[in-house]
Amino acid sequence: MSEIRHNWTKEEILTIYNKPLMELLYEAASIHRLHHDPNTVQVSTLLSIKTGGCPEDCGYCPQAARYHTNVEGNDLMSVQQVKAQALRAKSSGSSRVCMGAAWRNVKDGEEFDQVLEMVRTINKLDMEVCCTLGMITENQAKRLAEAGLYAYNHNLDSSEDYYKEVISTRGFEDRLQTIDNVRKTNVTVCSGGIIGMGEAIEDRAGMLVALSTLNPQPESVPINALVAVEGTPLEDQKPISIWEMVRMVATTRIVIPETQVRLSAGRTEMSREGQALCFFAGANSIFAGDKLLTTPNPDVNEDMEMFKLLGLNPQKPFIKKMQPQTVEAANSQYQALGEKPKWSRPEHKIERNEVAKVKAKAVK
Ligand code: SAM
Ligand code: DTB
Ligand code: SF4
Repeated sequence: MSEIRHNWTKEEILTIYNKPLMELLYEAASIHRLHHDPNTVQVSTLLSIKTGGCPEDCGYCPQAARYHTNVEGNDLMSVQQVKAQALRAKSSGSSRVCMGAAWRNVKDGEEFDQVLEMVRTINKLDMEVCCTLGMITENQAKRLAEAGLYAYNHNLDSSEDYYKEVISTRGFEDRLQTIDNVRKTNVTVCSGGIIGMGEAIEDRAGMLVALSTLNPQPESVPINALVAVEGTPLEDQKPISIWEMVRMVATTRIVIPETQVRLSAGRTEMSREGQALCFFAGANSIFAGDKLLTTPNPDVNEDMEMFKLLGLNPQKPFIKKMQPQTVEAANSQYQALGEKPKWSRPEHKIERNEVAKVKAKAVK
């Protein structure tokens, strides 16, 4: 196994990003094989459970109320609607459902209770459940954990410096605080960002410094290519080239070796050859389904054809290693219930949300 480092510098990361391409690919692919099965790719489905009308000013986002985009706002979905969509996602090969809400932060009350019920419902379908609901407190993170949440997505989005050019309504520090709140539970952390917002390569490296120096490092890192949406301040950004995506994926794989690197928004603009290079460079997760949250994504049948062509297999749910701190949080939940700690590293594979199951038993 290659060493996990939490002290990467911007200069070191820039040197990696700028290597001759063949060297970069060889290094990233070699590290990928030490930590992951190179023929397995996680397939997740996004579900926008509450769309549009968001009070924030994220310059890339079609769901911000202040920009005039074509997004039609919707109230929070019902649990039944979510269950039906999750079942569809499962039958088309997804092992994870990620529910997104256009909220600045979570407010305690009826709507949050409804989200907790959605988490419980998807958990019962033997799928990993992820949420991205904006900022959350430690207490809200604990309640999500108890409901059986597997992952929480909260992106850093860019470097600390460039972040200020794109978002003014909440700071980089607030994002780190939410990630910290999630880390106090057994929920895994999913955090990444966007490239193609006009940032310099130094900012991409800066974002990877911020992500790789988190201890533990996130269990998943989505790399999104900006989808430039009409009506948003970033509507005129030129699309990035595939080479930038390949370099970003490879560099992420090298500095955060155990994580699932997700080839996220922007795949409709990428050829199969381009995506194959990204998988070779260490991407091992995608969003499937013809819609991301509000923007288009490749058709799931086309993706499955691509998997067949490349000999890739969809990853089964609950098989990835947890970071040590997450294992500790899970075991302390067991102990609080008077049960023996069950999880250890590195050989333990995550079973389905055991803690939620034990809790349910304890309540009976
Ligand atoms: N409101 C919550 C938040 O901001 O944390 C959750 C939903 S938000 C849409 C989740 C992530 O989607 C953002 O952090 C951003 O990285 C990504 N995203 C949003 N719009 C995008 C776009 N136009 N292109 C690429 N990624 C985008
Ligand atoms: C992430 O990093 N990308 C996903 C997910 N996490 C929530 C969202 C992409 C959204 C792209 C724009 C849209 O469809 O609205
Ligand atoms: Fe709101 Fe999230 Fe969009 Fe920002 S990215 S405007 S917080 S939905």
